[in-house]
Amino acid sequence: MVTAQGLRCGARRLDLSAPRVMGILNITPDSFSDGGSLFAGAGPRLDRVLRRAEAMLAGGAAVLDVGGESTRPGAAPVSEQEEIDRVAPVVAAIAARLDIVISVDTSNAQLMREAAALGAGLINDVRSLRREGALEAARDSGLAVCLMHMQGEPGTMQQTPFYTDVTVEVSDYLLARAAVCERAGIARDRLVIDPGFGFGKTLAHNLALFRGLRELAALGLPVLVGVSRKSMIGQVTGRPVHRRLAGGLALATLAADAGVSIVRTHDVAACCDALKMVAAVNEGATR
Ligand code: 9MG
Repeated sequence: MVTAQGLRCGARRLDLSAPRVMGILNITPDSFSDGGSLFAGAGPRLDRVLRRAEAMLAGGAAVLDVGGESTRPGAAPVSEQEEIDRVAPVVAAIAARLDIVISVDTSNAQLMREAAALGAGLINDVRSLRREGALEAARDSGLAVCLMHMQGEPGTMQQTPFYTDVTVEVSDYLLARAAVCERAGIARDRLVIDPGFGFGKTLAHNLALFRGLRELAALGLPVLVGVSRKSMIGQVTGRPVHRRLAGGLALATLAADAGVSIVRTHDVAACCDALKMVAAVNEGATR
């Protein structure tokens, strides 16, 4: 059972008694899904970022996920300092103005420390704290941590993904990373797990993993799912990246029904409506 007190995000608690929505803020020039509109020259366009963040909060987001490095295969790598220069001002600006949990999408230990000092509440690491110094930085931060599964590294992960049983292997990996975190001093009420849709997985792997979400949710840690505008939707529907909302909402609905706690999305208001409908139906079923 997911902890009744919710997720400990530094000084905040994120109530997970119903599925929550995490809005995506990409501070990169080359995002696959939003074309770099929040980025100019070498840094964030803070006016636009804040407008987008306010709209997401008004739309029902409980968390905003700020990222400064694209994980898309073929994306240009950025230095650790560049990533900090992109993300830190955004964390500071949002923390000063909005009452919301701020997540930082990073594997960079120094950014984890700086973001925690600036008011972030969650570390979303697609590498599950495997980079040097990340485990210690996350532990010291007191923030919540999202541990995501990825086979390989972003540049090459889609070349030859291979699994015997994708759900079992992903679950085993996430449980092993959670155990490493707990041994290092990151308590269970700070942990979220994420199967990492599209990260070193074929369409068949992604669909099998989706069918296994109920099993993953039964592991006892809150589960986060990110499928918004991803290629698995394009592969099934034939739609280009900006025409994948309906596919994304169908998956968000299925995920919530399977017991997922947080859905990561570009389309916050629509996703919140979908999740409210799931909650309304499921609440009725328990009365
Ligand atoms: C940064 N990022 C891109 N896709 C993601 C996903 O599916 N999950 C998480 N946690 N982060 C993601």
